[in-house]
Parts: sequence; structure tokens; C-alpha cells
Amino acid sequence: MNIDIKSPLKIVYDKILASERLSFEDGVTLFNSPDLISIGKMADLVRKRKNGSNVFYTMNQHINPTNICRNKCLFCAYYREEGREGAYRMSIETVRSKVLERIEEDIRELHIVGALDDGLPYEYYIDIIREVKKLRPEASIKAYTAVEIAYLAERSGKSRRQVLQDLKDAGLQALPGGGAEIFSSRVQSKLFTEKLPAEEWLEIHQLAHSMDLRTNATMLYGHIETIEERAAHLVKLRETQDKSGGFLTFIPLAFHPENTKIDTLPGPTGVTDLKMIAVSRLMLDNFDHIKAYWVVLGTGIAQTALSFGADDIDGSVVEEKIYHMAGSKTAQMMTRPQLEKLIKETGHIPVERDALYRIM
Ligand code: V47
Repeated sequence: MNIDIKSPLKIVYDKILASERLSFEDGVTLFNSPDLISIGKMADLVRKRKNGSNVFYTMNQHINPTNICRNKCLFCAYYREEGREGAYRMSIETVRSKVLERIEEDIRELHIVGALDDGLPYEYYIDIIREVKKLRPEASIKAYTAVEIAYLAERSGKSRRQVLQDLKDAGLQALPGGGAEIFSSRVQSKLFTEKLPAEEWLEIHQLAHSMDLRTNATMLYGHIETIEERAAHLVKLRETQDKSGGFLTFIPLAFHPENTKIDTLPGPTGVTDLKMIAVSRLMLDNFDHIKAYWVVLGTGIAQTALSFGADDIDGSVVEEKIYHMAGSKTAQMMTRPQLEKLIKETGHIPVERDALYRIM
């Protein structure tokens, strides 16, 4: 396919045609360009090289066992302080009943993420994985962000490797990509002071990869980050993937301001959402997949993103809390026919996967 790409994007296009790696400066050029359609066409070209017409989705269930968190990130509408209205902590029995409620459905991925809850013992986090795996031996379990892994190590006095090993022994197969936010100490010092620093987030993912656990990566965008910080985040992920190779997918997460401590910020526009997907596809040449998470983008933008570099739309989800508490107006779940219809409408082929991208 020959696309008519004008300067300054022409230099980037020539590199893409030659399958050359883009630089940090190329990333900045792309983010600064208003030519969304050209960027989208280039990303679609790369996406087709990697994944043809396939668009992946999964039948999954989200479980958020606790929202009591000591970190108090300003962008988060999900966390509560102990004893405050809306704070909750599920018993293991409640987690079991959540899984049992949907046991007749052929769910292939369990997505389990909680918070840094000082009121729960170490064993609780391990037992959840063991219990869920017992009830759903055929499903793949993706659970706990690197931030939770670091917290569990600190709480228990165990090494991060031992925490991952305990979780793996209980049935864990992958880590979700959350907690990365934006790899910038400037933004961190303003919005998420208590959180794990970027270097440690990256180290935990490399450690997980070395133990045969696969992981995802994210970037929270559309708040106070600069274009340069976005490009630098992508370069850091790419460098880490060069070293340890265990990232499965990258998920750009659009900031939702409602009910957060920074709700005067407007959040990203549709153009920013699509550009974020496309530039991620172009920069992350060593990532197989880019996910357009419909819960955060809305189904319209997520569907459009499939022609702007994304090849995954996430899944059925069921009972999402983090974005709905931050004002997301999307549905709580989608059925297999709904997901397949969304994908087919864009001219792509729906391919059902589990958390490890094994085709069902
Ligand atoms: O780390 C929190 C983000 C993340 C808000 O790995 C917010 O497959 C926008 O990582 N507006 C958690 N974003 C979600 C996450 C995720 C989701 C789906 C799939 C996968 C995967 C991972 O959500 C947090 C944070 O970056 N977040 N609050 C907010 N108000």
C-alpha cells in the first residue's frame, strides 16, 4: 500500500516502510502532528504486518477484592480510606461467590486487581488466586499490579521474587499492566507521590518475565503529562521489552476526571485517544499487541481505534469499578455476540483469546 504522507511525517513514514525503529524524536513529531489520518494509516500498516485482520477479544471477568488503599493517588476515583463511605473489602467467600455467579459462562480470563489494603493479611492475596484457580482451572489468571507486588513484599518481609513465586504456585499466570501511570518523576511528585517509582515498576515486570510470567503495560494519559513524557514512556517500555521480552500488550489508558481530586482537568479528546493508540503502535515495534480498552475509550472510539493501530478490544469485563467510579458511561459488560459485532463492523476478524493470547 502506498500512502501519500507529507513532511514532517515523511521521514517517519520512510522508516516505517524500511521497518526501522522510530526514535524518541519521531515519537514527539508524531504526537505534535495534527495529521491524525496519516498517523492512523501508518499505524494500520504496521498493525496489518503484525496481526493481519485479526482483532483479539476475551471472555473475562473483573474482580476488585478491596478498594481500601494507602496510596491516595489524585487521579483515582476508586480508592477509599478505611471506614469511609463506599469503602469495601470482600471476604474470600464473596470472591468465590462472584466467580460462582458466572460459572456457567465460558470465561477464559480472570482479571483481579485490588488496592494496598493494610487491613488484609499477605495470605489473603495468595488465597484469592488459589481459590479462583480451583473454581476456574481452565481460565488464565491475570492478577495484581507491580505496585501490589511491591507492597506485598514490603508487608510480608519476603523478596519480590518470593511473592511472585507464591502467587505463581497458587495459579497466577500474568500481571496486568496497571500502576505504570506515566514514567515521569515530575508528574509523580504532583499526582501519585506514594506510588512505586517507574524504575521499580519496570524491574518487577522484568523479574516476572524472568520467572515465565507474562505481563501487560499501560500508560495513563490526558492529565498533566507532556508529549515528551508520553514519548519517553513508550521508549522505556520498548527498552524493557528488548531486555526481557515478556510484555504481551500495551494499553493506553485515557484519564477520566470525574470524582477524582483533579476533576477540573478536562481529560483527553477523541483525537488524542486515537493518536495515542496509533503512536503506541508505531513506537512499540517489539510489542505484539495494542489494546483499545472499550471500557475507558467507549465503544465508538475503541471500534475506530481498530483502524488506527489497535488489534485488541479487551473483553466482556463484567462489573468494572475503576472507570465507572471515575465517571465512565460505558456498559458494565459486553456479550460475545456484541464484541464480535463491534469487531466485524470494522472489517476485521474476531479472534477469541485468553490472558496469554492463546487462541480459543
Ligand atoms: O493503574 C485509575 C488507571 C489503572 C483512573 O492489563 C485511571 O489487561 C483513568 O491497568 N482515569 C488500572 N485511568 C486499570 C488497568 C487495566 C485495565 C484493563 C486491562 C488491563 C490489562 C489493565 O487504571 C491504574 C490507573 O492507571 N486509572 N484511575 C482514572 N480516573
